[in-house]
Amino acid sequence: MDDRERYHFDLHGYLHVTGLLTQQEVAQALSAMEALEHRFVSTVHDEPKYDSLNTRTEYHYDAELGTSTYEANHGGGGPQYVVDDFLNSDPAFDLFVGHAKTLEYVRELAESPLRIVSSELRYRHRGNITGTHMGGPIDSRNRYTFVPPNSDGSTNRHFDLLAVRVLYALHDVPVENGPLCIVPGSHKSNFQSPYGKDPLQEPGMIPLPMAAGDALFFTENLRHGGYPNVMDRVRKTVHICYAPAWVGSQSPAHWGGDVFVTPEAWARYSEVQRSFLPPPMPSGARHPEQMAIKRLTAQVEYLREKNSQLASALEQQSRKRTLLQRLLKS
Ligand SMILES: O=C(O)CCC(=O)C(=O)O
Repeated sequence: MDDRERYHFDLHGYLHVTGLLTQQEVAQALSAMEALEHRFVSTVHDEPKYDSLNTRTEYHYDAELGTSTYEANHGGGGPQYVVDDFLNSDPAFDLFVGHAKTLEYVRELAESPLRIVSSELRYRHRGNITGTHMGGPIDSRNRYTFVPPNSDGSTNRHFDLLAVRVLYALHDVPVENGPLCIVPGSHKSNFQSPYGKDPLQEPGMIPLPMAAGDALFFTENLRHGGYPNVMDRVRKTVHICYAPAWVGSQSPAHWGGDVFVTPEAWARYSEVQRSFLPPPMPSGARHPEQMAIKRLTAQVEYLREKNSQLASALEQQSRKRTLLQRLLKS
């Protein structure tokens, strides 16, 4: 990152890097993404399915490819297919695991050792929008954090993000094709946006058109969404999220846990690539039933916690009432 890039990222919450991928990398990834498209779209509502841990998202799990796919429609009309853990599905995607040029940026934005905490393919059809989300005051996991220099002015790294999003364009994405859109500076806002989920209703929202091979780096704290795709061409992009190694998955498919890596994908990776991912789980642990059990266990834990909070609030109330009754009597 040079001084201009650093300044831009801090000020706006994102950075657009042109030509980060080579033409060969773009062609390789796009061809795999296109070859798998029909399979993802035609099976998305098939069994086996599971619900995400923290949202109501319903995933189809493809055991052979090691992917979890859901269909999203945020009110724009056309569908969007999001394929989680796509890195498993084709060796053509191995290039994204520890991509050297990408890491030059990510290393400055987050603490090493780094891990991939979510990987998605997004197919966005005509009419589709991605509802606007994030921005403003937010949980600490997604909060934008700047590292002030030491008293002598020295510094190792200027940023301390717990989620660095990287979005790669595999073909040109003009404004009409529904690029990522963002509200510059919203990562520092102290108020929630009052403009709802439709990107077109937010005055500060700007689309970020891209050329094939470009990458966008952004803090998850930035208010963002997907501009409407008004072209017949499906918008195809790759989304990877990097985080310090101790941060859990940032995807609803395995929120807070580990991303899925198949033994086949693991066998293909170099030692360096493996350092960005957890080792493969036994196949039973990846089964949707296991995911459903995990979700229910998390819910039970949540309800137990709520229950104990309510019980202590009740106890406090009852203590106050007893005190009041005593005071009234005396
Ligand atoms: O590209 C889009 O349409 C939205 C992407 C997004 O929300 C994300 O990468 O977090």
